[in-house]
Amino acid sequence: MKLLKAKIEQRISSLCQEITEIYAKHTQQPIDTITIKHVLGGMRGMKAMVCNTSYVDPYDGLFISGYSVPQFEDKTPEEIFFLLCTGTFPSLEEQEELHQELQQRSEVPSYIWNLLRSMPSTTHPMTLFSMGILAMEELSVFKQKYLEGAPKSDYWKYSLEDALNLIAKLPALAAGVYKILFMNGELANNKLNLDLAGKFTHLLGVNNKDASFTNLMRLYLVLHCDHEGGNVSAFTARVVNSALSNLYYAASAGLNGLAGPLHGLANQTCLHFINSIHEQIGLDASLNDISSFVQTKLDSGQVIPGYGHAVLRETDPRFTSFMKFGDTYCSDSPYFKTVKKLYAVTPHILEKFKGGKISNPWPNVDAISGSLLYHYGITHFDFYTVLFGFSRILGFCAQNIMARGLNQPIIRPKSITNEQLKELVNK
Ligand code: CMX
Repeated sequence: MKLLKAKIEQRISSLCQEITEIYAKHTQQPIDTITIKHVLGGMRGMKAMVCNTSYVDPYDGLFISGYSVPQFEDKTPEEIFFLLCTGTFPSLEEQEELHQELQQRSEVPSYIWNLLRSMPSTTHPMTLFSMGILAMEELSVFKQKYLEGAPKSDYWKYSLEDALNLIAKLPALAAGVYKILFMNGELANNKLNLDLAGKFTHLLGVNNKDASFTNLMRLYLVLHCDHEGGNVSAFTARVVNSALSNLYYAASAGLNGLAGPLHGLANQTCLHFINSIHEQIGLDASLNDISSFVQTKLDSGQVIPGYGHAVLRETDPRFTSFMKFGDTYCSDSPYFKTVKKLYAVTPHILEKFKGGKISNPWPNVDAISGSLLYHYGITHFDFYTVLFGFSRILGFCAQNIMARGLNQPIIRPKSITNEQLKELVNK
């Protein structure tokens, strides 16, 4: 992977130079004021780290190296991984090199399948996916080179090795989890010369003759790839990796955070929500019926899945991107139609709820993604977060390669006690 490595090296060198200059002159420059609200409020909104792979603007959403969602939504996951790592889109030659690298590294060791098959059939797909990645940890090149005493300046090269080995195996691992839990468990030929999305749909064996399904998977893997540094999954992966735990440990840990209902699992919860609407009101529920349904849920203390966000303050551009796809390919789907009806009524209800306490009444990506997957026959909702995780690992990998390249230190914020808080406020 000569070309990719050279581009990453260039980027690391230029970012290092910038950081060194800033650090030399401005170490004591304040960036933010840490208040009690930050400390008691999950540190939300507090600027406390640097992440160069992507940035989330509250109104315009995700940017990768300055490119907004409409500017990269037609790319492939491979191109996006290249962009996350290098800050530039790959040339055709660079794409081909990356494709060949991934193709050569795609075989999942057979003991992983034995491990996953030994688990109870009621195990959540995210558990199997995360376990499969954790159990491949023995393949870590980083771990081996660290033990051999590799110099710090080379760490990022071994993180890159681990990243490519891991990403290459994700189509087979994700499809294998689906087949073991929901189908006959037989795995298809993983050797076909296909891109990540094409290989995944081929191995999944659901609707794989329909090219628009592979296009949906391509879009899905692109849109969920990264969301700057502070979200639960990316931050977890980053903290774990900062102890020089290798990428397999870090990715598995990040996925375990993604599996929470306030984060990635919301896409699964959204489909349950839509199903309840269909069961309790019917497929042709009116806007009034849906409004009452949403209001009742809120009044009973439940959250409306897929709405709200810790950073965004507008409709998530990833939602809009999926909406365009849905309008083109899934306009007859009752699930997609209900998503649209929810979008028509929910923000107005959330805006007024609890005196406007909800910071963002608009939908995030999870409000729509599952309805499109359902349309294409992936009807096991529990599986949806695995696909989110598959994509998000691209971001974990890029962030961790950069962290090692920039020689970022172990992450270790300081905590304080209630006693110390009281002393502070009583001063
Ligand atoms: N439905 C009902 N109440 C909501 C809400 C929603 N969709 N979104 C926020 N609120 C509530 C919060 O629970 C909070 O109430 P309390 O003060 O009583 O605890 C209040 O509004 C203020 O919260 P906030 O500042 O607007 O939002 P947070 O930063 O605390 O939380 C998030 C953000 C995403 C956890 C929250 O909006 C939520 O729970 N949304 C639904 C779940 C979801 O879609 N998660 C996926 C997010 C995207 C992702 O990470 O994948």
